[in-house]
Amino acid sequence: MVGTRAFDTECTHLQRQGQLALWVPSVGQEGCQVGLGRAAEPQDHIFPAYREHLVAKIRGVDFVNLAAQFRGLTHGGWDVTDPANGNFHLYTLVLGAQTQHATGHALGQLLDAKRAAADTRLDPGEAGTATGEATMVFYGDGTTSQGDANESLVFAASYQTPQVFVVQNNRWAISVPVARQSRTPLYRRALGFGIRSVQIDGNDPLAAYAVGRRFLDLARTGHGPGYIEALTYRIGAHTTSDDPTRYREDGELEHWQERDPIKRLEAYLRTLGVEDAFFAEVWESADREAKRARDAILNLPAPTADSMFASVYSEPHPRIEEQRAWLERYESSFEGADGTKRGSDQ
Ligand SMILES: Cc1ncc(C[n+]2csc(CCOP(=O)(O)OP(=O)(O)O)c2C)c(N)n1
Ligand SMILES: [Mg+2]
Repeated sequence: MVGTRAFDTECTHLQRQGQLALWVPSVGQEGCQVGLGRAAEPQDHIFPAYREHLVAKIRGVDFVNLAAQFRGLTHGGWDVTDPANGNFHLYTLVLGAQTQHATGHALGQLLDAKRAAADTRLDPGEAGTATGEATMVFYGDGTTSQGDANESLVFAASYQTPQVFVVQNNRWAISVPVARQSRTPLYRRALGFGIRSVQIDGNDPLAAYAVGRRFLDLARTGHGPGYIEALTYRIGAHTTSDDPTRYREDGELEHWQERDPIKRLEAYLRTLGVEDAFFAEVWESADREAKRARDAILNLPAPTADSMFASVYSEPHPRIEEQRAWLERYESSFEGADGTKRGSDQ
């Protein structure tokens, strides 16, 4: 949690220095992210929104790869087909699209398990197929209003997919408060879809871990989908393009700063007898790691122009090859008579 906090702060500075196009801070939301991220097993798949830096880190995605996307160097930043990236799928900035990716993926997990058991029928409403792996999807309070997010709940309930929906209710969708999105607590909406659901204190990592484990276990053992509303607060701005002082209520920030999940966990650890030296070392190592990430981000290589063709299809495709050849001809048209190159890529 502290490591992510330090990295987040570094990235905000990098954006202010013109080194990142945008940054999306997760400050204040580390409690639910660490608990839920740790609750997942290696074989589970996680579909994030765009603020799940700590979950990414837990799954093995390097902070530097997270920042590469916000530096405009990649369309994603990590290879989702590489198991070293912890089955952590790409950040999704189109609100709610990841809920459909996740439900589709969970449906695939279910079908694979059924096929392995020589059962090829997929009956809506049927439960009981153990899959041994599950899917977890993260989204925000505002995203619960998207059609995609609601359609995903319908399909998850119908097919009893092995998945857990996680809504980080950080109280705001940019400048729109959650009270305007929903007249009822968000977790109660899931009950209307027939999905087991619970509201947790999202600034309590241990609660997030316990409930996350339980819901993922149920999903993996054929007991269908679950929904966790984690009550938390976005202490930072929505992004570096946002100024929350324009819409926050007086005293709101201070109220939540007192409930900062890092402060709360530290207070708890102190009651167990953990001493100053431990906390000092945690903050120092977090700073060292954030500085390492900062240097690495500044030294990230720019992509070559033809890398844009690399992942369009999984296999070679004639139209893509045609476009790649066109780009090569175009680029070489900038070569001068003396063999030197001119143009934007020098
Ligand atoms: C389909 C779509 N509509 C609108 C936007 C613009 N937009 C980006 S973030 C955001 C608010 C999202 O709020 P919430 O779901 O609560 O997530 P949070 O950012 O608070 O984590 C909006 C409206 C978008 N990215 N995609
Ligand atoms: Mg929100």
